[in-house]
This record gives sequence, C-alpha cells and structure tokens, in this order.
Amino acid sequence: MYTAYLLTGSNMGERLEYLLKGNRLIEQTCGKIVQSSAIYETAPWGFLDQPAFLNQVIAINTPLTAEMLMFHLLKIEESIGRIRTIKLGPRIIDLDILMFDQLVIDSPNLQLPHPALHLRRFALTPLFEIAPNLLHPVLNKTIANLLMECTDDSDVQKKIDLPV
Ligand code: PH2
Ligand code: MG
Ligand code: MG
Repeated sequence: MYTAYLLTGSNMGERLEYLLKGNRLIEQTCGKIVQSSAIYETAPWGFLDQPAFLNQVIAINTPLTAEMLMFHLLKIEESIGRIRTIKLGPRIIDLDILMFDQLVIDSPNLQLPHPALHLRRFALTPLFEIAPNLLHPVLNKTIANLLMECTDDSDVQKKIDLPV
C-alpha cells in the first residue's frame, strides 16, 4: 500500500457537494481515506477573476501506482462533470496528487511532488493540518517549514470541520 496526499478543490456551483462526491468516488475506486483536513475557503490563485474555492487535503491508502491513481482521479473528475476550459480557471472539481509517499516523478503527464505545492498557501495550509512533519523529498523540508517560508499571501480560511 502507498500513501497519497490529495488536494481537492471546487469553485463552481454546489462546491461542498462536489467535494463530498469526489471523496465518495475516491473511496470507491482509489482507496481508503485515512486522514482529512477541514475544508477551507480560499482566494483564487493564479487567475484571479473567478469565485473563491473550497479546498481540502485528504490522505488515502492505495494499492494503485501513482500513474494509475492519476488516471482514476481524472476519470472521477470527468464523471462528476468537469469540462476543461481555461488553464487555472473555474472548475466544479479538481483532484490533484500533492505527494505520493516519497516518490519523485518528472514526466509530461505527472510531476510529483506537485510542482507548485510549496508556492500555494491553499494547498500547504490544509496539508499542514494533517501532516506537518511530512518531508518534501525534493526540497528536503517539512510541510511546516514550507508553510513558514511560503510567500503566497492569498486568503485561506478554515470553513467547515467535517468528519470524513
Ligand atoms: N486551483 C488552481 C488555480 N487556482 N486557487 C485556489 N484557491 N484553489 C485551487 O484549488 C486552485 C486555485 C488550478 O488547479
Ligand atoms: Mg489544481
Ligand atoms: Mg488538476
């Protein structure tokens, strides 16, 4: 079994419903959710002229390889009804792999750890909540350290504390 940390996000329509549906489908097809952060409301990063996001980080135990996990996550996004338009733009559901054990991959289809993880407060804050001592295998720093050093000052607010 592998442990993967996933970031889920939504900023269109019934955002919470989409996140919860994503979690349900992840458990059905990828593996058990063993930890989950609160749900945060976060200012849009990158492309600013779009609604605020809900973001959550979950940890799963999965028998899938990183490539197979990514394949399943894209299928789940599709099945929930995601249509890809502009890069970094609004989406009903986004399922990203932040880290996969200590695996480092740099291929066109998949980069691990997520190449922007350390630059994004909306990803670091929920990840810090559940895994502050997790070591970033490329930067060789803990999530706590990366969050402390992160210069992204966009707004990240804890919104909903939910059990899985
Ligand atoms: N995802 C993006 C671009 N910008 N901003 C926030 N706050 N949360 C996201 O999940 C997000 C984003 C691209 O995937
Ligand atoms: Mg994303
Ligand atoms: Mg994505």
